[in-house]
Amino acid sequence: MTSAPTLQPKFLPSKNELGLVAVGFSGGQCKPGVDAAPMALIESGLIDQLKNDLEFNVTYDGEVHAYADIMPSSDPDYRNMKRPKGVSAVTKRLCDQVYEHASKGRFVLTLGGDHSIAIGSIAGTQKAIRERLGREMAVIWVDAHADINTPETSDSGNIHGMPVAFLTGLAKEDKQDTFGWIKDEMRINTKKLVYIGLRDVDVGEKKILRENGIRAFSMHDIDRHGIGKVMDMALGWIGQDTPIHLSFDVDALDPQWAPSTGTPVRGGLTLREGDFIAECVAETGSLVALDLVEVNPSLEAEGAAETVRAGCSIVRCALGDTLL
Ligand SMILES: [Mn+2]
Repeated sequence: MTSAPTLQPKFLPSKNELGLVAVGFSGGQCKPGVDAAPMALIESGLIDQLKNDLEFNVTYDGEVHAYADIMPSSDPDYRNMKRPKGVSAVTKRLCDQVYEHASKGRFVLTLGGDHSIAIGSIAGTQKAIRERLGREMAVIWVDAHADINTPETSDSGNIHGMPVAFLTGLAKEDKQDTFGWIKDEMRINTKKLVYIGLRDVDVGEKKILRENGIRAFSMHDIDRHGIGKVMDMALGWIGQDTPIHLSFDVDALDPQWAPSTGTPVRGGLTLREGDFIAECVAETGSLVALDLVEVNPSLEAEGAAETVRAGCSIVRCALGDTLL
């Protein structure tokens, strides 16, 4: 059923070297349980599939990181953000972990965790790509939500709704212990950011997307053009000569296929559309890193296993698995 990818990656020295970081962190939002996702994904056989079916050499420290040692004892709200120091500390550490893999030329797979962790994974990948190749990378953000609120535009104060604002520099903070550690070489360009699957975007976020000319394909675009055309347009916008980081929030899928997630929104991608996005990105040969986030196995008794299975499938597809 599965087979090793044959494609030679454009921006990695080897097609077999993969670094895995398992992030058991839920502090970017309020529902417990999303920290259990990495173990659920691994227990369902994901690492074995990467090794045996897709022939990756997996570098993994064997640990689902909870980062208890770096959590601040006191973490009051700041600029409307909940747990600002904790999320900052975790994403800073994750940035170093991802950089460690990416700077050695490994593909980096980060298993979350809530979507706030993408602050660390993308910052770490971008820093390494700038050093190794001297260029900016593109980010494809597959999600029901835009996650581009600034602390000031956010209603909830949950940082998993803000990672793109910090990564693009639309939100900045000088305090070192509150994302002040994010430097220019870690930031991404709004012109190289592409959204797919949006359907629950806040008013303030719509304004940010418009004012910055950010390329976004909503469910409306997918309904109008079909997912095939949307992927052509999304990848055409990025171009063939740009490394890609894919950040996949499982809530992009319709709750019918992925019910066990913190902020489900009806009217989403089918299971196949989700896999298809990952397959198309894999076919470019430009993918250098992948996040899979927001699987929360504790929210649904029945739907948890299905959501985990959908998550594993997306990871395999992004790493080159094909139907035939
Ligand atoms: Mn998200």
